[in-house]
Amino acid sequence: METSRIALPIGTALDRFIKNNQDQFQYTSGELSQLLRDIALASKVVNREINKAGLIDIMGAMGSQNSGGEQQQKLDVLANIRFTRALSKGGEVCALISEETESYVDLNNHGKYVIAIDPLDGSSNIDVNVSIGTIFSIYRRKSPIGQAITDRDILQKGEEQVAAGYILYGSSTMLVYTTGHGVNGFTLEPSLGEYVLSHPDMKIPVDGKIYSINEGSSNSFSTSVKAYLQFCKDNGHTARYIGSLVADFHRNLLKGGIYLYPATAKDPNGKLRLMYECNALAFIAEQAGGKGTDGKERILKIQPTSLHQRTPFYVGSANMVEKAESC
Ligand code: AHM
Ligand code: MG
Repeated sequence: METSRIALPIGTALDRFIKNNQDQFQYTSGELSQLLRDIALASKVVNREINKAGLIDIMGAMGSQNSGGEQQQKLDVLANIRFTRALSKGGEVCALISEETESYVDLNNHGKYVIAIDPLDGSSNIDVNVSIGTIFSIYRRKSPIGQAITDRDILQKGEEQVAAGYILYGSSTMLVYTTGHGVNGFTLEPSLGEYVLSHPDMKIPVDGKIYSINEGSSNSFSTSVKAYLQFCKDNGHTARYIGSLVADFHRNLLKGGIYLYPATAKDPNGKLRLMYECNALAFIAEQAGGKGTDGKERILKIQPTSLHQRTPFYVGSANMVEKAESC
């Protein structure tokens, strides 16, 4: 049961914020709160490694491939290790789905939660000092605690997320997350090593002028995507594309805009992964008043059938996503 929520001021430390939110629910065990703390802690370690890239030998390719057959970067692998370690220690997580591993990692049969994570998204930007991110989704397991994990625990729809968030390693490092009661953003204060509330109750503008898409693939876009892009150009929109999903999404969340990754000849189902890239961002977008779809239906309604499933992705300001869909 939820009691009335007290708004905390800017500058509140993440730990206090999490504790305050937990106190507003009766019968909570605090495990979700602990998970969020574990993610925050791992992200600080990853942030430290990222900031050292260029000084020590952690840039460049690892020489191995991830679940999608893409080149793994050293920092991809390192971030995966950091998050897996942090999430396996507390015992709250029964299974971990990661972009970096082919099948899910079975952690603890007594854990209540399933996590899907892209430990370091935007790999192609690592070597060139451009913003990258971490994306995570948290689900409650469905099978009884203590039993073996089943597909029902793993392949849950996005609408079943109990929390989701991202960390943006940018000009400052930010953690943005939701537990289904709005979206809050925290900035890492580097000298204190603490995340502090900097963006309370984030709302995405209903309309915007920014469209973010890799137009290099436009020859193979559908006529409807081409029509929407023409609409953007005819209506004085502006193009911004970093090629780093978290960074593009975050900018559009603050300023109003749409991010599009449609089907292309190379990726007929789109490039992005439903379970650890799109679901979390669609949940955050909706919680902030925006939308996330695959062009036809809500991302959060899609029933996953495999761990690394891809989907076309349109996310951002409600009016812009609706306009793109109507094309
Ligand atoms: P990654 O998981 O291998 O890093 O790929 C995901 C990234 C997103 O961050 C970004 O939005 C997209 O791929 C860019 O793809 P493209 O280079 O085709 O525009
Ligand atoms: Mg990724």
